[in-house]
Amino acid sequence: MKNNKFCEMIGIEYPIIQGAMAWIADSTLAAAVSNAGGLGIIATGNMPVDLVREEIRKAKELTDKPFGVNIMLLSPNAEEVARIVCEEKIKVVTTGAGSPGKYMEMWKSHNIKVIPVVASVALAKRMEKAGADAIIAEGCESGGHVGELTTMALVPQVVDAVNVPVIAAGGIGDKRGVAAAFMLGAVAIQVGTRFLAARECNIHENYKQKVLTAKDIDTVVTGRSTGHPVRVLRNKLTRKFQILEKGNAASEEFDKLGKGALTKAVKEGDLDNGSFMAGQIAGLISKEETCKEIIEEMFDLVNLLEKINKDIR
Ligand code: TUI
Repeated sequence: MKNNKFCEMIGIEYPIIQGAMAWIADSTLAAAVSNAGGLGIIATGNMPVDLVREEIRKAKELTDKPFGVNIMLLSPNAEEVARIVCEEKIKVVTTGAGSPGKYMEMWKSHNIKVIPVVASVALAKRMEKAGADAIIAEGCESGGHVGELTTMALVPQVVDAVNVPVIAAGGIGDKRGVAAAFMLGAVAIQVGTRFLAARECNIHENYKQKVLTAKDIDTVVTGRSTGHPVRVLRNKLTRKFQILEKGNAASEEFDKLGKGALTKAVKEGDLDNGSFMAGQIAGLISKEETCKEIIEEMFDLVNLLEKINKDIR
């Protein structure tokens, strides 16, 4: 997209980042998004470091377009992955679930564009001061680890608080969401949940079907009381979590129940015991498509913008 600050900064065609979904966003999905003109992201989550390097190298084979790597800061491997992205000459790093302050200097000295995900104005300001090139403002409509504010409330407040470009995330699932994000002052969007239904997304068929058949109210946030709030699709596991939370159970009990639950969902399609992370917009997503089809639909904005223009005159 000509004249788009974010596209220019990264060297991509469409101002869209694919959300970093742990155990899901692998080299196949990231390369498919990048080949379609967006910015694909390899999510490193809690991945072992050898696998991280392998996935990065696979993505380099699959695309010659820019792609990025996400570092989940709660991971015990975060420090090592932070060094690997430098060694592998990755161009863009996004971060989640914490403050990447201590790595900023190293990344900047390797000419990496650093784009932290934030859920508050305070962290956005801190990240700008520390040298972030852009900020992803993620509302609590998102799947996975979430903050408190909605996208609608968070994005314009972050836009007003920083001078770097702001990317909106959370609850964006089609071109209407894209238009709304731009109206809030974002220059780009990050999309996770819709890419769960991408043909190139290698999740278990049960996971994909759970997203495709989800209704508007089918996600819940578990773990608010333990300090690890995570939005997932309801199932037997979320009901067990809710019972533990009501009973103020010890954090070890949560850990026991949650251990391996994401891989149970992604790899085994275990409908009862898996943690099926997805955003509130899952209810809108009803068909499997290629990444190229998804991105082209989301930026087919001309008719929509004309209609908005007419409606407000
Ligand atoms: O990171 C995410 N979403 C995620 S990470 C993830 S893996 C995981 N699995 C199990 C339990 C926990 C995580 C699944 N989904 N989104 C980005 C995001 N970051 N949203 C909110 C934040 C955030 C929250 C607090 C960023 C910083 C922060 O505090 C930083 C500080 O030190 O002030």
